[in-house]
Amino acid sequence: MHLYADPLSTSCRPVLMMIADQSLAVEIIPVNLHLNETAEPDFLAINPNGTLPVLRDGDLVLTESSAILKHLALRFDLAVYPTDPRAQILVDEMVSWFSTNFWAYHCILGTYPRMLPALGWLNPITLNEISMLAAHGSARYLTVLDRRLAQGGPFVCGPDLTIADYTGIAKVTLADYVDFDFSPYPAVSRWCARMRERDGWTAAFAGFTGLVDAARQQRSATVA
Ligand SMILES: N[C@@H](CCC(=O)N[C@@H](CS)C(=O)NCC(=O)O)C(=O)O
Repeated sequence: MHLYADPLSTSCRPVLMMIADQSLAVEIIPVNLHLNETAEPDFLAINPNGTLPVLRDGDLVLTESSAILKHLALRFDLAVYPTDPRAQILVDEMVSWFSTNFWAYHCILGTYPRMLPALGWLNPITLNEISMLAAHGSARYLTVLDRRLAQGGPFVCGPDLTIADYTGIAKVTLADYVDFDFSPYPAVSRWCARMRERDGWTAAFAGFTGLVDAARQQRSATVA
């Protein structure tokens, strides 16, 4: 089984973290997003979307991180994706929750415009307006997540770690790149700390943490 991935991709980190955390026998094939390797014909022949991650399991090719997480969990018989229908649909719900409205506000609008060089053409007024919209959405959904974790944690779907935690942690912590203030959300902060202590964190997040540190240094050098 092969996973095409780049740890600097927010869609790859959940899968990379689960593979490391659960010691899964999956071979990682590095694909470099910054070198635009996903746009090369050989890669497009595997995934016409030109996106990562991609999982190849025999003749099965999966190009969505949520489907990859579910497939791996079922294939390796992991408790992180329950087979009981009611428990499973509740996990599916939270994977979708992180991947739809939350992702749009917190990641696409809130972080990427200030992170991705490809969006450098946005002018300061547009950036400011996008930031205001993002802040509104992040606050709305982080408030819901915080209450959920405080009342029913310690993990997103209750007492046990699930694929919703792997999906969510990458999306929530993407905003570390812009030094997002998580202090109004103490249960979310505790959950992030809990996920950072897991074995799979370093394997999946070391590259991204390096990017965050570099961005902080650049900001403090600009201010000084
Ligand atoms: N919904 C997809 C999103 C995949 C995606 O957008 N991946 C990004 C990296 S986070 C990518 O490969 N972008 C390359 C490009 O758009 O050219 C998933 O969750 O797997």
